[in-house]
Amino acid sequence: MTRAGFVALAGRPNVGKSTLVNAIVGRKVAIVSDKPQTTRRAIRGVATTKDSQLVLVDLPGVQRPLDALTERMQRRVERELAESDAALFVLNAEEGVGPGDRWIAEALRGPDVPVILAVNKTDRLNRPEVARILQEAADLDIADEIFPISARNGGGVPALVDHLAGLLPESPFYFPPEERSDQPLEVLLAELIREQALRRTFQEVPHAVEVVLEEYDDAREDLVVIRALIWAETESQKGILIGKGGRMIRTIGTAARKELERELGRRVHLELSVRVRRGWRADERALDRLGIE
Ligand SMILES: Nc1nc2c(ncn2[C@@H]2O[C@H](COP(=O)(O)OP(=O)(O)OP(=O)(O)O)[C@@H](O)[C@H]2O)c(=O)[nH]1
Ligand SMILES: [Mg+2]
Repeated sequence: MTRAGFVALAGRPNVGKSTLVNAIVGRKVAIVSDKPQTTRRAIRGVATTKDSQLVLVDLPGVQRPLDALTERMQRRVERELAESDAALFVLNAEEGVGPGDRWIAEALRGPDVPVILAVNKTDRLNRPEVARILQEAADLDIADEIFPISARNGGGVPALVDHLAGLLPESPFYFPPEERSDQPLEVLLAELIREQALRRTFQEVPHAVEVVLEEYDDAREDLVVIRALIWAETESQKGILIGKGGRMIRTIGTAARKELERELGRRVHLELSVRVRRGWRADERALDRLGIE
């Protein structure tokens, strides 16, 4: 009999949840950035071995809801946690345990699921510093097991994965073994473009950016034509995204095209344009259409 089940990731924004999901799945299913609140949708990353299937539910970082977008993200986190076989609570070793982490720990006492703690970014610390943060993590008194890891270089990740796989109930697989994510291709491609926009923008702009695929044409054998729209909330953000003489949008486009070509294994012709959608983050209908639920 095989084992299979769902492990939901909880943690403050920017602690490295998506990086960890990608590391375990073995390819990029979730985009990553140095800006908080990168992940907006719950994404399932699937890691299958001969006898087990670990489905990791990457979730938005837990935070105080500010608008309809972050409120939805928060509700989704609570729903997913309650429905999982285990919760993987990720801490940022570099920052230590803070009030936000304590708040999450309290929330995790609610649902009846085992909690595993991963202390991430240990590559940034020396041994005594790691020992100190592991003690702080233990003092939260929430987890059955604590693993020091580096999602970036893979340190400690295999031991964590073995432990998680051992927690899964006996069950047939939920996904075909070769599947790595539940995300529709158009969403993944739009996200890869958003990742490049996030890398190059600051302050409010990354939070205001959303990317929507308008055309995906693979009729030609040697070339995929993709047209995408970058949303911004104000004219000034639009100006930043386009840049002087269109320099910024060209830079984003070139970098995004390379990512799309890597993902699709084919040449890509990418056309990007920027449009102002005032207040989309507060617009429930827009969020529905974006599939953020
Ligand atoms: N040094 C170091 N950096 C890491 C590690 N894991 C993630 N990071 C960096 O931390 C930043 C945030 O990573 P993400 O994976 O996007 O974090 P997240 O928890 O998914 O963030 P949200 O989606 O906003 O909740 C990125 O710049 C990553 O490259 C790690 O093990 N070591
Ligand atoms: Mg994320």
